[in-house]
Amino acid sequence: GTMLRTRLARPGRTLRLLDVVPPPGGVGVPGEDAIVASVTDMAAMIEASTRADAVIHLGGVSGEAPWERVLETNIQGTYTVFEAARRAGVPRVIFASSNHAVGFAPRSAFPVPDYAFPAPDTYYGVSKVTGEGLAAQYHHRYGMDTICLRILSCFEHPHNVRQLSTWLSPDDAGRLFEACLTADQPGFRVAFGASANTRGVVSLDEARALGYEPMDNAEAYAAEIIAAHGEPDPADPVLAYLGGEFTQPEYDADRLG
Ligand code: 15L
Repeated sequence: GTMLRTRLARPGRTLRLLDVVPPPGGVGVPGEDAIVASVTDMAAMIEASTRADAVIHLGGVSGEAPWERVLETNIQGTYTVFEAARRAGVPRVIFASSNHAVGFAPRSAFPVPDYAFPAPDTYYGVSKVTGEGLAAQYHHRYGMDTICLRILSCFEHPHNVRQLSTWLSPDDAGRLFEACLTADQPGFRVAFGASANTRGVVSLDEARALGYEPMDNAEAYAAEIIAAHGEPDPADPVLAYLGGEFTQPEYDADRLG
């Protein structure tokens, strides 16, 4: 959200930010409203959604967590976002899904196709599949435009060998969300969110069909990453599946605590 804040700013557009804490840099920035509330609070979400043209839902736990926490924040929170948007009459919701909805897609399936059947690698991944199900329902039942972005690794820079394949640069993230905001009558879509990485592991066809034109490529960091971490090892279990470390036995809610 912080990365998108500057990249989605446009003359004449108001960004209404919502988080459980005040935004970094504070409130009162021209072109912004800021609301401190939880995505699990239906009344606050309806009020926040009122008169919005679109909702971008990025709120939740961003990695594995105990089931109860995933259920409350990610699953109940995502239901609340969609339902509040419906009650407030918002025509479009863009949901930050994740590659972890299909984290157990094996290397033999690379590049993973758009709309690949769910293969969540964690409870977190299950929450993203649930969000995609809600997006489908709110489109088919209520006619809302709903776009699910199966985001890969959105960081300032790639940090490891896997991210040479999975990086989504902040600027490309801005371009992708802007495409989702402005695509004409998109209906229900599920697209991957990654930069134009030479070592890419997912289809970008559906994202491009929405109007996304990626400009960045993690390969610009390859020499630096390989010098620090070594050449990618095809036998490395972290590289066996799309979800990387999330698929590994030690990345487990019970062990993570
Ligand atoms: C995600 O969905 C996480 O939110 C993020 O922290 C990264 O771990 C990313 O996936 C990834 O797969 O690199």
